[in-house]
Amino acid sequence: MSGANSFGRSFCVTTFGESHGPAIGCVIDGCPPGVPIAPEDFRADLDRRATGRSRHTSQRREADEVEILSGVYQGLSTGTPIALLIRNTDARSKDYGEIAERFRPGHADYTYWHKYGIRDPRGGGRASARETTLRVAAAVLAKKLLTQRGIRVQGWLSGLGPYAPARIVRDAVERNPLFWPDPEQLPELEAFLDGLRKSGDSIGARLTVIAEGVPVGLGEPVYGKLDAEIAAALMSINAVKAVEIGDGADVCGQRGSEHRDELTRAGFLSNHAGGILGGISTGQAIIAHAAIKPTCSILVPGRTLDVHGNEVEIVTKGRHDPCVGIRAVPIVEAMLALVLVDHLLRHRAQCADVPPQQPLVPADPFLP
Ligand code: EPS
Repeated sequence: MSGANSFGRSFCVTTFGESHGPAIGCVIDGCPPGVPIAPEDFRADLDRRATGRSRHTSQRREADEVEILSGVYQGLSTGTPIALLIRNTDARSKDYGEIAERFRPGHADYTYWHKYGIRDPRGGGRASARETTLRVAAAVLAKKLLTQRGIRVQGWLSGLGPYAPARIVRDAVERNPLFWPDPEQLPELEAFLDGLRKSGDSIGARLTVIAEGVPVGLGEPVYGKLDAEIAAALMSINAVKAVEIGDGADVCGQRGSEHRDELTRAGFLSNHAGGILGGISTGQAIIAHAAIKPTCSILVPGRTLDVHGNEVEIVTKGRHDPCVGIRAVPIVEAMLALVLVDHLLRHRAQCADVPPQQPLVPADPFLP
């Protein structure tokens, strides 16, 4: 069983490091041998997640160069633990001098201090979104394994403050810095974000992530249900306050006749379930959503306490995200990919000798 800084059982990722420490890193234990991997393979997804790539994110500029320390020989994974290291190159810790003894309201500062009696306040320390870099790096391997099996994971922003996409154009998502699926709304959204940034405030967001081509049968009822582990994976991302699978909270108002996904020889007629029934994948697209709170490191002054119990005012300087949800798109993809690879390996270990069932329902053509 993994520890609190490790994730997954068969494909187990352990991350370490703080935002302003010398480096961050991870160890991936359980990666099958023979997966081709080179330092440049991490570039695309790390750039999608990185700060400083548009005016709408934190302006910290990290190199995010991955060093492969172990587990790879002549460009192939060897089956031994893969250690990845990324050195922090652009930390500016003096921004945190003034708030080292103050708690940012809405931030993990308060709970880390109470729990551990000590905290690294620089850039949020271990609670910083910087930690998610290695989740994305580890998932580059996971995505390779999924691609080999015809599984594709894609995420996008499906809400930004008061805005929701008017339509979903999936090809448009990677062509704009907001990962927004309706290109016609971009000018309005960018104007909204510019105004927000000037006001020193921040905003929440909603993300959607789907996986297509997932075989029927992944998931381990009852405590290792696929939806339960996806929910835990997404909820472990900084600032996530809610996770939904399929229709999510909308099921509260639905009738059974409306919610059920009817089966025909041509396929399922709908996908309200989000591709999971009884904690096991159905073969339909897996659909999950995550709600991300607005960053609490903002320039708008607020009331708080210091470590001595004095009431003080706080303003957080530094290079923060007006909407941290934007950069979370590759992170939700990473967490879904990690869960799926872990379950593919676990399923193979337990059920390799189960005779394959004749597929009753053709591959799901459903695209949201
Ligand atoms: C973060 C605060 C900012 C972000 C950082 C996450 O860091 P700093 O205070 O050092 O400017 O830039 O994000 C990253 C560096 C990253 O790679 O994601 C926070 O408090 O979560």
